[in-house]
Amino acid sequence: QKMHIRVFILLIVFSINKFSGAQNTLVIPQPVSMAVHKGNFAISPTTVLIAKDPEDLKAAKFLNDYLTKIYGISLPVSNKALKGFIKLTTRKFIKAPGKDAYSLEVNKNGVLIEGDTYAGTFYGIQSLIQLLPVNGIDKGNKNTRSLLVPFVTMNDYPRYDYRGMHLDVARHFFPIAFIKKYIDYLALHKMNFFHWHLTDDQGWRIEIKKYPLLTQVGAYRNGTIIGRYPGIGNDNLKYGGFYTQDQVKEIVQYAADRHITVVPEIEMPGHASAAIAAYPWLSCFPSEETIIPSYPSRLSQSMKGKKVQETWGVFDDVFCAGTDSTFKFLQDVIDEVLPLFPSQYIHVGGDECPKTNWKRCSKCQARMKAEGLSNEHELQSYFIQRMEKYLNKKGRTLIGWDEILEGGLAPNAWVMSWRGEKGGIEAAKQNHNVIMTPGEYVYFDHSQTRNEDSVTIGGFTPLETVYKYEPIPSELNSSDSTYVKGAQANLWTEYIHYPSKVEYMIFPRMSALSEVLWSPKVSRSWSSFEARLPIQFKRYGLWGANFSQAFYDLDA
Ligand code: TNX
Repeated sequence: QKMHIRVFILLIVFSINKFSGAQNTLVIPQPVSMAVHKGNFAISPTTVLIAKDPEDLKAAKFLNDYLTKIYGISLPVSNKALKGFIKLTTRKFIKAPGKDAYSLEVNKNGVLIEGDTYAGTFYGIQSLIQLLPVNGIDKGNKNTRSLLVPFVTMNDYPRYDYRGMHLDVARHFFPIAFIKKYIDYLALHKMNFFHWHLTDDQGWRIEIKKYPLLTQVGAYRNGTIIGRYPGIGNDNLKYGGFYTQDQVKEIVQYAADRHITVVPEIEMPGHASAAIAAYPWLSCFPSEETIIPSYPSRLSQSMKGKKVQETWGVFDDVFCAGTDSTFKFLQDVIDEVLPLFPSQYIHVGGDECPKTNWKRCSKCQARMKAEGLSNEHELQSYFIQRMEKYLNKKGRTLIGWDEILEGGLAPNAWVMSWRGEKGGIEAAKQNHNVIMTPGEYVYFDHSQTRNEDSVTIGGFTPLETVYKYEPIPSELNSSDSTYVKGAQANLWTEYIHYPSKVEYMIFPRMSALSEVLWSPKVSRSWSSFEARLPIQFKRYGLWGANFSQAFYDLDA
């Protein structure tokens, strides 16, 4: 039944294409408006790429790099056009329909992209890329090679301001070259925030000059693979890696050139084992060994003392909330982090912090008494609020996972709602900005099929579920819903060891998410998306990216 519907839709799409003479009009994410006209413009090696403004020149370079890598042609960049051209201009629209709007016109003279902002112009380039052929690329003489682009008139702008992807580089480490590739994938999907999860129990991945042991000790663990139990699943190899501050700067610039903001996450007060392994005094109990509460009998010899964790889970040994030296340390870390990341938003984690150690720590109890706090949740809230004050003083905004609601929200904090939408709804009602990342819709570490070949974590979140996600919960009235700034997919990497598996987990779900975040709600249609998917799979192929075909298994 479903198969028939798909064939039918494909036939319609195919005949529309034939009728218009177009090569490819199947754009993801679906633009706000797009009219396809009869005819094609041929981009050839003599087509002139026209851009003047330095920012537009960066967008032109992105296009040229893409054309070179995928099609083997590179266009001359110039100021004046003789015959065909691709022209980029950014200028304030008289009446922009939305933030970062652009228009794209392809006709017999060439391609004209106009952005209301530099980002808008860059998004116009991404749409042009989507119109390029995915089939029958002439690999012959590069001087005769030409890429047919259908005549179109497009007017477009995003639905949400925050369109994000997260990557956990703590559970497994990914090299700089792949981080750049990941950022390119975001750019190609018109996404604009990269949430870089840099610290966790299993690794500290950012160089902090004042505390060299964070990376000398904290960036390495015993075992490539994170098992469920210590000593099981690891291979006794020293595993790890970290990014130097120079590399971080390089990544932040690379992202900025693609209109992507990098939001760093420095986890606190929980998920702190790697930092504690480096500096045991950050724990309430510096001389106690790392304890895995559920499986104490399975503690291997290698887990004695303070260790970078070899298993996944939630660990009791967290940053001590009772000593000022903890806060001094975290502020010193922030002092080195801020100059690297121009982002307005700094993520401090806040999730999954067991209160076990704070309950038996006399300094924590003394702090609670002195501050008039009645339970450990309020102590966590004190912790986050103290960090928020520090960040606000430096002109930045704190983001935390939804646990930061417990014990009282820090006054200016943004909330990332991951345990469903509840926390996000609550925060929006308290007039706090929210990024939706509910596990059941946008956790890309979940499996995409019930017959998954590889190990995954957390459940079953197929493509259609992602596509049907609506970031504005029905529980919010229209004024509270303005606090929902967008959504983000999270990719935790406990079971993701290699870049190819990252690609396998994000594709095609990220393409679905890009449409959730970009396209108007009214134009979102699963059957239309399904019909555009085979072309998207070909694009992944052109990019050399791995992807999951689980979507087809589900239908069979
Ligand atoms: C919960 S989501 C976590 C992560 C894990 C993830 C596994 C969140 C804020 N915390 O530390 O990697 O579950 O799915």
